[in-house]
Amino acid sequence: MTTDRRLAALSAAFAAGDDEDEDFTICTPTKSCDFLVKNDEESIKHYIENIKDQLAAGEGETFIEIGSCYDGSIITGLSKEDLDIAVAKNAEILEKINCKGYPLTVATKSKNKFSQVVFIRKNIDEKDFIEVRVAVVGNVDAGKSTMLGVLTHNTLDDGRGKARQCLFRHKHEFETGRTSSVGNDILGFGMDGKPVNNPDPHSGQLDWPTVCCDAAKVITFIDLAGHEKYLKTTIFGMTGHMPDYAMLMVGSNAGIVGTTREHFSIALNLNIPVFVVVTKIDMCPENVLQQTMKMVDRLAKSGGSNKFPVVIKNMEDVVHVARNFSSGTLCPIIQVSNVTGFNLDLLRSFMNLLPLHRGNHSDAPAEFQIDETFSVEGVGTVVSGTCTAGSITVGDTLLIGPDALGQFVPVPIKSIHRKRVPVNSIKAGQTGSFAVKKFGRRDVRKGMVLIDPSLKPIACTKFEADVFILHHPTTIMSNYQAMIHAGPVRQTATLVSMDKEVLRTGDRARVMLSFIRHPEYIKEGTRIIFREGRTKAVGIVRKIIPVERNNPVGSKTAKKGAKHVTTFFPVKNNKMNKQKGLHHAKH
Ligand SMILES: Nc1nc2c(ncn2[C@@H]2O[C@H](COP(=O)(O)OP(=O)(O)OP(=O)(O)O)[C@@H](O)[C@H]2O)c(=O)[nH]1
Ligand SMILES: [Mg+2]
Repeated sequence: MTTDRRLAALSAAFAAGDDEDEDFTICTPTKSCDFLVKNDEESIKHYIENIKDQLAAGEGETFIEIGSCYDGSIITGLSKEDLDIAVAKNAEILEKINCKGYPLTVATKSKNKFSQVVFIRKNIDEKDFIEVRVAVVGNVDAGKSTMLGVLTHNTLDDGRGKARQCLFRHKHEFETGRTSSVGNDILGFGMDGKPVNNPDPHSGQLDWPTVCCDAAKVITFIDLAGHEKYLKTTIFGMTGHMPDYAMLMVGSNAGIVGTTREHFSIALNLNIPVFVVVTKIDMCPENVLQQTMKMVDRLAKSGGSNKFPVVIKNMEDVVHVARNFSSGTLCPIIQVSNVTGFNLDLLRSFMNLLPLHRGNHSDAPAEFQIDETFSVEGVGTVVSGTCTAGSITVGDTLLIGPDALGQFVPVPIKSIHRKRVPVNSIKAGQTGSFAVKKFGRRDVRKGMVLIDPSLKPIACTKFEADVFILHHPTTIMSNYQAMIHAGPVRQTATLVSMDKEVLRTGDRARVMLSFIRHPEYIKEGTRIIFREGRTKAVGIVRKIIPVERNNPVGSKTAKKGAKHVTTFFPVKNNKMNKQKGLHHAKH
């Protein structure tokens, strides 16, 4: 029990009356920093509670600093000898609570007083792993696909596009070297924090199930396109694939050009913390590199972002930024070369330590957002996406929808794949894919949800939102149409009304939007991007107007609808990715 909870329990007991002769012993631990050296039991008890709380918040990972008091609020440090004793005692404690600690950097606190940062990772069973999603953005040719090929396939680039071959999905991507779709690859770290990716030496293929089996933590990279003409797909990657972080790549020789600024601002508006990787430093003259670094610095501090840029140069910097990144105030920057491998070890260490603070509720009813649909030979229709709340287990029956009438229909979950590995369940924060046999390939689309029936989902065509116009060449009036991105939902909507006559760049307004094709499932509080040509706006959904024809599932109309389910979802542009087998499915 934490001190606060103890005090609350105590005051509640006093409030209940004086006549009960309860025997309370409250031991408030001291805040001394040598409790591990002295083996102070009371402090150690609180220390363990503290670690457990932090592990729960960090989804199985946290940092502590030895040489601090039990809750880390005071750090005076210890002598070298005492620090050794404390580190050994700490390892003993961690083993008892089924965790592993990695001593990282030692800091000097005062004369002859030192502290040591330890990264703690909870032991998890072989099939499980912590999952972090990183969207890779930046201008065309910045080296995004190359960087991922290098990181995930344990190789170096030749400066002429060798490493990016591992990432491409389409023929024209091989031909042009330009990413046009949302690509995926994974980098696994073992319990010891070392990368576990080991591609086949002959074919160069990476076996995802092996990586996931060997890994305690898996970074999923979402490789996005830098070219302006694929911006719609890139925005979808950032909204629909639920990245925890964005890695903004900047070619050192090119600087902040093309879509760089735009990608940065989209990530900021979606509240995705950004770190910047400056590539190609092997071929960049020093004065140009310095110029680029100045531009990156300015970008990080610019406009509404107000981030504090920190250039990562050594392991101390890595530990410092990883510990403080989730606070949202830092913008880490690292210079690398995919050709010489310069600083790639620091980047890998940073990835291994990347913290998670999603605040997911695994015990809430299940919600799953579909971001891709496949047709798999021998399996049928497969949907993949992210579990955003609760957990989903084989045997559950969920609702899938909304269809063209705004209805949700039951679907039994017969099997689940996580990173191409069959699993029994997935929980909030994890990606996965399901076979939805009874649905045809045209019945499902990106932006639909799988949801627990107890949530009684309601679809909407119209909704109110607060928007901020980032850019528009002239004025926006009622009836204006633009593409709305809200999570994996992507559909054109009409601006039906607004609380101002016209909207110009820099204006804020409450607007009513109406999807033009079919109802969607979106929630109040969801961040949206509103885009058409060079017009860009960001906003937050404030009020959902439920669809009128949202008949409850199981009602006569709903059943009728379910029967004709194949005629639902007349969705154009739903390009199915024909896959040869389920193991090729993205998630
Ligand atoms: N010399 C050198 N060349 C690099 C480095 N990183 C990438 N390149 C080269 O830069 C070119 C562009 O790299 P890509 O990985 O295709 O760039 P991208 O950012 O994915 O581009 P889009 O997908 O079109 O947005 C390729 O020819 C790479 O070989 C680097 O660190 N040094
Ligand atoms: Mg690319």
